[in-house]
Amino acid sequence: MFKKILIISDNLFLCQRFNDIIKSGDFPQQEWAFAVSPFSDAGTFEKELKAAIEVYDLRDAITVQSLVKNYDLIFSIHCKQLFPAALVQAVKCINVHPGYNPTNRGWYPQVFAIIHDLPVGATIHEMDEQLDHGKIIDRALVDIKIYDTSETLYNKIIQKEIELIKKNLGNIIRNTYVAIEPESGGNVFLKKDFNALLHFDLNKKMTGLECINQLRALTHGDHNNAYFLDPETGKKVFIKISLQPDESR
Ligand code: 0FX
Repeated sequence: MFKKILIISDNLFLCQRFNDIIKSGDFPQQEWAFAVSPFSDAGTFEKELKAAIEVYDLRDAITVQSLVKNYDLIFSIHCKQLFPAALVQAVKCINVHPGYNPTNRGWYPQVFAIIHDLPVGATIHEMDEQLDHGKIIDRALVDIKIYDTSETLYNKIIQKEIELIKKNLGNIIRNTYVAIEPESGGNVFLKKDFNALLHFDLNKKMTGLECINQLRALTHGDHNNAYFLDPETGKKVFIKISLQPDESR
């Protein structure tokens, strides 16, 4: 049974849902702490979670040593830092990943699922030194529609992650889960692969499907992702797509 548990995250919404699950569960012996990366504003997390929030820079060896000393279980819930080998080898570290391992390891899984026509979902897994790698505790797919954008698909994945946390948290805390090895190395997509998708070449020949897929994979709320260059000024013109299935029949 794990008792001293740290949740390290850069995603406030998921921290709030995780906190709801802790509060509605039966964990009388556990001490829980939340922390963020140096990239996040700890003050916002403190205000919303009504708890003290530490900022941990996992590139710092002294910080890592103190985590090893103080915690026996660490969750990474969309933490934007790589967990170093010294941490994952010394403490049980569990990642909640917005992709279906090993198919969509790495950055923005739903974007690459749309581009490469891959299934996508959510995974809870033990962490090792490799990115989104390690034994799988649980995973589930989400349904992808041809009119999903990155944003609508991402929202389904987040809901699936919350379902998986609810379903598995008790067994993780009691260390009674059964984990399986990923079937293969799968696919790993990185931030640079995402950046390579952003420039929409006006002279490139594409099918209608390829064109719609590239645009819907890059349509996500207010983010200015896809762009083409204005031939007159050379300035970027950002593009988003709106997809609406006909519900009238
Ligand atoms: O918290 P998170 O949803 O998760 C991301 C990665 O997807 C995940 O693989 C990694 N393990 C985690 C540490 O970081 O990140 P976010 O809130 O920055 O982005 C959420 C979505 O927003 C992303 O899936 C795609 C979209 N987005 C985000 C940025 C910053 C864009 O479309 N463009 C952007 O510039």
